[in-house]
Amino acid sequence: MYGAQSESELRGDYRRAAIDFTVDQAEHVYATADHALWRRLYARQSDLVGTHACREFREALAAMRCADAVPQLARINPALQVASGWALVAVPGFIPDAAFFAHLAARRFPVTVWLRKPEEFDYLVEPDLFHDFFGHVPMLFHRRFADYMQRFGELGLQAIAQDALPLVARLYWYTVEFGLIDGDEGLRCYGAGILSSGGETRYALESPQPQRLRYVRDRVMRTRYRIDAYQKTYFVLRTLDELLESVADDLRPALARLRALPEFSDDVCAADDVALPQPHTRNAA
Ligand code: HBI
Ligand code: FE
Repeated sequence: MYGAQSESELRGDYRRAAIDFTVDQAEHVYATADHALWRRLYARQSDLVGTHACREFREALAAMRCADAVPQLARINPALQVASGWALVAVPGFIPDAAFFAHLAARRFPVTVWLRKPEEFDYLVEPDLFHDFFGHVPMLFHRRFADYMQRFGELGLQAIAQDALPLVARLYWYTVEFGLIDGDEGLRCYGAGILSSGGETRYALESPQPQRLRYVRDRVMRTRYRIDAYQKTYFVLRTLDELLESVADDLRPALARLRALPEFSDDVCAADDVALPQPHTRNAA
């Protein structure tokens, strides 16, 4: 999540990390204030989940039963293993792209071990435990989405080899982090960056300001994004399977072709784009 940070800005403690950047969450002591902040963050976001999150997210979150205190990854891992064959691993924070993608390709999701401070209740730059766990983990219980995440890891490693990482980072950004889906329940969120953010969860579905375009893989991979403001463009799936299908083939030819094409800024609507109608602005965020 978020753009790569320079080493100096990173806030986690990387000294005890293993070669694959994992740490032992049991060694991280959470203060009473951390548990209280977790409960506040969870309460705010779960109030929105019923009306703003897709069914797969809602059902998994309910089963995770993680409202009362900072969750232990080891407690969730057995159920996640059964549901989708994935495991959560603790990391000190942002890790290098290659390490991140290698974990995803091995069906391991890196979860940041520290929680934000109370003054960061509404926003922080680097993903923390709440963003990673509340935002990302529910969808990993959905096997087809989890398959997409593994394929994404393989794609990321390939993109690094092809010097095409920005294309794949955009795909991750506009799906895994800020994706919307327009299924049988109407427009809903599945992206972790949206669902872990108080303001953006409402904005993404209710505001007439952003445009919402039908998901087209190659269009997404050419579209720049900003890491420090609400999105100006969201891409909308019809089904979650659409994601997996869009990365099923060998993408090396597509990456080579797309690298040579001009990029789109995050606020343009191109000739081939299909934009969804704006939500009525009864209570625009
Ligand atoms: N590290 N811990 C962590 N979490 C991420 O989401 C993450 C990362 N490193 C790199 C990275 N994401 C990017 O490569 C992707 O967002 C594309
Ligand atoms: Fe993220």
